[in-house]
Amino acid sequence: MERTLFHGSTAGKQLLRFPHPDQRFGPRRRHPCQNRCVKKLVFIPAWNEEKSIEAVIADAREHVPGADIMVVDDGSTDRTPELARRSGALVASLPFNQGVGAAHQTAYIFALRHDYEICGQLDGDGQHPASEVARLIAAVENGADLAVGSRFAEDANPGVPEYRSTFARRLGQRLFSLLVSTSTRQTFTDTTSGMRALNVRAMELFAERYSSEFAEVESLQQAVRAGLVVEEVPVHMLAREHGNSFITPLTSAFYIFKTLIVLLIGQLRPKQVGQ
Ligand SMILES: Nc1nc2c(ncn2[C@@H]2O[C@H](COP(=O)(O)OP(=O)(O)OP(=O)(O)O)[C@@H](O)[C@H]2O)c(=O)[nH]1
Ligand SMILES: [Mg+2]
Repeated sequence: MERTLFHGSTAGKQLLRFPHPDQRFGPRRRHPCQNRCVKKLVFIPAWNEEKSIEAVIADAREHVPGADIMVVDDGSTDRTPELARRSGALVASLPFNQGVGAAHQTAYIFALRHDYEICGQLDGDGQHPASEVARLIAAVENGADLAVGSRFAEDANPGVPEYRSTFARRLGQRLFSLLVSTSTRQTFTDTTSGMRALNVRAMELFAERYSSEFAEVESLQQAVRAGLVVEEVPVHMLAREHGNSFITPLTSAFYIFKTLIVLLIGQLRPKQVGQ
């Protein structure tokens, strides 16, 4: 039985067909990376990141050798796609801005279509050192379906100044951690982290359904409820150097409220795989 299913972003909705989850999630596939080269994609969601995109691409190339690098340009109105192309990255340009979830989902769909086995992702604003993403990819090679970089996990930043954010965002982070950890019965300390690595099982899940707005938080709940192995890895992240944060105290508060509703609804959805 096959079905076409999408909700959330419009990325590739009309094009993909996936088998039913019961057929998809067969026995766990591990990566036999000892004896052959695993096909890897590192992708960078970017919306108007012309000041940092070239450095981010160079960093990814240096620290994840052998991986293809793709920038998902989320309807940028600056020179982001042009600079990314000039740096030798693959560039997928969305026709208009759709939110970071659509950019992620575009990359998952692309990766599946082109037989990538592992996908690493880092932000285009320079906050995510590619050396840390390489550690997440290693976690997936060692058996995790989804590895998430946590800037708040205990041993994340030995000798490095603690990652700082606004009060409202810290409050939101705490709340999301509490809710996601309770709903999944697994401890998560950084539910909004966009620094991740995934294998095919996780990409298939998210290619089918992925929220454009609540991408990071909801996807953790979704992955655990689908029976995937989700691992948090302590990482070091940097403060944004260029460009504007799109997040204000008011939008944070509204986002927290909306995310609570989304998590509650997620909790009511039937589990895809018995755990
Ligand atoms: N906010 C936002 N970011 C997008 C969008 N589309 C792609 N992105 C990219 O997604 C990544 C994460 O967005 P950020 O705004 O940096 O989110 P954040 O890291 O949680 O917030 P900051 O700490 O303020 O930087 C960046 O590389 C953006 O360029 C979008 O529609 N909105
Ligand atoms: Mg950022």
